[in-house]
Order: sequence, then structure tokens, then C-alpha cells
Amino acid sequence: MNEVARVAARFGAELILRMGDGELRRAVARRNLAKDQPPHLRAAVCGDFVNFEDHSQEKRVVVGLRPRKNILLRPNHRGRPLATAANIDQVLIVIAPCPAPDLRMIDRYLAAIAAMPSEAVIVINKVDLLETARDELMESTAALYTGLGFPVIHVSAATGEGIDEIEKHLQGKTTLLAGQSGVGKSSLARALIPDIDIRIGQLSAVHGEGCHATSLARLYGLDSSGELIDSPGVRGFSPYQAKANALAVAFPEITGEALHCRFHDCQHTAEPGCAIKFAVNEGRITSTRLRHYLEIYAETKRS
Ligand SMILES: Nc1nc2c(ncn2[C@@H]2O[C@H](COP(=O)(O)OP(=O)(O)OP(=O)(O)O)[C@@H](O)[C@H]2O)c(=O)[nH]1
Ligand SMILES: [Mg+2]
Ligand SMILES: [Zn+2]
Repeated sequence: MNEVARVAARFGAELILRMGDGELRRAVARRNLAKDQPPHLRAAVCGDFVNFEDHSQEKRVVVGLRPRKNILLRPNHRGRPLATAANIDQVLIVIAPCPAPDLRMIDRYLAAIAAMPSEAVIVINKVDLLETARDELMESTAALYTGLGFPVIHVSAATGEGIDEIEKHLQGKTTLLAGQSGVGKSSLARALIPDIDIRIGQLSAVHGEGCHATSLARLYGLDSSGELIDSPGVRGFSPYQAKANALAVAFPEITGEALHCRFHDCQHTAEPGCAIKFAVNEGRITSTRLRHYLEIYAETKRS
């Protein structure tokens, strides 16, 4: 018999599958599930839908990978693509007053999310710490991205403030929590899924060993329909799959303004009649955003 399940987590060759009824089951994957795909897309990752066979009560074998809607990739330490999770409707980019927000990372995530494509939401966590720490930076960051049209939500996993606002965005969708280590992704997952410790325990029990640290992506079903994926924090993030045409979504103010540059192939560096340089001088575009855009644009040309 051949059934479909969703991958809740992957531990090497072993997969934890989430069945239609929400139960977790352990399975092994056949090697090179999708032979027609390039090597980095062949293995099943968190969020994938797979076909499996029940060989016995204890032995389930994943025999096929369902077509993916999208996948979030980033380069590994050798610069090769590494898959984080698949079939994502939206990514919550979580930032906080501490550790200090890395605006470059936000812009790199936005470029990668636009290329998937998927929706991006910016979540400012730990607002209970504001007024003491980095108030102005958080305010200007919120204003910047709100002005660009991205939803920005203020929350505190510690006090519960704003959690209902996040819940509204989760209904019926697969949502990935992403961002630097320590910003509170797992704490938010805990605030959104009250019995998460029991579920982490179930995952560990199914896998057979402890796995409490967020060292891999894990998918949880939400009571309110929809799924939430907690992912390990990153030090830096590179948009492996950045595409020039997706940059219009991540950098709307820059690609929009570029239409007014004197030269249609303006590089926005030192050309005369550059509308973007003009907008930066006028304060309508920040030099930080321009720097990030140029950096990512150059990377899309190289790959
Ligand atoms: N004051 C305050 N502290 C918080 C809040 N949310 C999380 N923290 C704390 O921040 C620290 C890091 O939280 P985690 O949820 O583990 O962060 P993470 O993003 O999952 O980190 P990684 O798994 O390493 O990527 C913990 O000590 C939390 O208690 C918040 O809203 N307010
Ligand atoms: Mg975590
Ligand atoms: Zn220009």
C-alpha cells in the first residue's frame, strides 16, 4: 500500500513522518528518492510530502517525493546548496532587541523568500525588553519594512503580547520561523503551541534519543489548521537561490526607482543621472538597503 505523509523532521537517513491523523511515525528513506532532481534536491526534507510503504508495524519505507511547491535553500560551509524546509507558504523573519538585529540578514532573507517564492512577515520579538534596549533601532526597522509593504508584528513570547496577532497569520498555512540564534523562535513556537514540550518529547521518543536543542527543522501541526516549522538559528544567511527578477519583491523601492535612472542598464554606483543615488541623497532610500541590494544583485550575476 502506498500512502502520503509529511516529513516532520529528518535525522540523517531517518525521517519522522506526520500522518494524516497527526500521529508521528518513523521511517527510512530510499536513497536518491527523486533521481530526476539535482543532488541537493533529491533527499526529503522537513515539510516535504512523501509516499511511503508500510513493510511492517516497525518498518516504513519512504519510496517517493511529491512535487514541491518551493524550497528554502542556503549555501553550506562549502558554498553548496543546503535545503532547510519545503512547501512553505510564509516565512516569519524573527528579530529582537537582543541579539541585535542584523539588517543585512533581513534583506538576504527577503531576497531568498521572494525567489522561492513565499510570503515574508517580519516579527519583532521580545518587545518586553524595549524602552531599555535598542528602542530606536527597532522602531526605525519596523517603520522601514512597514513602509515597504511587509507586515511587521510586535510580540513577546515571554508576556504573550501580540501572539494572537501572529495566530491570525498562521491559519491554514505552513509557516517557517527563521532568524538569528537566540531571537526567540522556539519560544514563539512554544507560545503558539502550548503542548509543544509533549510533542518534542514524542518526536524524541519516536526517534529514540533526546533532541531538545533546535539543531534541525521541525514541523508541528497547529490546532487552528496550518503547520509551524521551527528552524535552527543562523549566524549569517545567504540567499542561495536569489534571482534578479525576484529582487523587485524584496527591494521594491529600489527596483521601482531604477526605472527613472538615465541609463536603463545603470548599476547605481557612479553613473550620471542615477535616480537611486538621488533618492538616497533625499533620504527616500536608505544607503544600507542600497548596499544590500547591490551585494545580492552581484551574487545573482555570479551564480
Ligand atoms: N525577555 C524575553 N526573552 C525572550 C523572549 N523570547 C525568547 N526569550 C529568551 O531568549 C532566549 C532564546 O530563545 P529561543 O527561543 O531559544 O531562541 P531561538 O531563536 O529558538 O534560538 P536558536 O534555536 O538557537 O535559533 C531564551 O533565553 C528565551 O527565554 C521574549 O519575548 N522576551
Ligand atoms: Mg530554537
Ligand atoms: Zn541608477
